[in-house]
Amino acid sequence: MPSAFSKHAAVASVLAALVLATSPAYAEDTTSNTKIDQISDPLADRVLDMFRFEPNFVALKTGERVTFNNSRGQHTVVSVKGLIPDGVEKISVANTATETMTMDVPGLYVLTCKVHGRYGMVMLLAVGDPDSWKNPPESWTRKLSGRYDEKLQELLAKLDAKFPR
Ligand SMILES: [Cu+2]
Repeated sequence: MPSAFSKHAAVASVLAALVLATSPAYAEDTTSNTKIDQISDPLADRVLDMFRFEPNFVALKTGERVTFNNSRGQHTVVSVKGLIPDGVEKISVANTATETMTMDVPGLYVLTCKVHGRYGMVMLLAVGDPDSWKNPPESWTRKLSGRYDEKLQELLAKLDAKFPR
């Protein structure tokens, strides 16, 4: 049956493509990819840490990647308006076990969870060299409040420790 043969051939070519795609020469990717987990931990010592990104401060070179894990159930990843570089599309991740993004625009990104931001579930991504940042903290006009702000101040202290000004 010719049709059975051609179907077999089609399957074989798909398999060959898969093998090519997953062979080390093709799969190798030297671009750094930092994994960030979203954690619910009611036993944490501080309310501020019961819902958190881990790690919650990440410094990357421009063009490196981050992978967010566990944007399921109640956790989401959303950028805070006014606290990401101008012109960058809003970040919004939900309903997915894992989401990888390439950070091509240098600057500071404040990210939160729609549900748990008010408990202090906030993180800071610093992309690129401080000289290249599109939105250094001194340019921020947006203010946060409550536990949002409490966590953000901790993150800015980490930023200052990493990039003394
Ligand atoms: Cu959450």
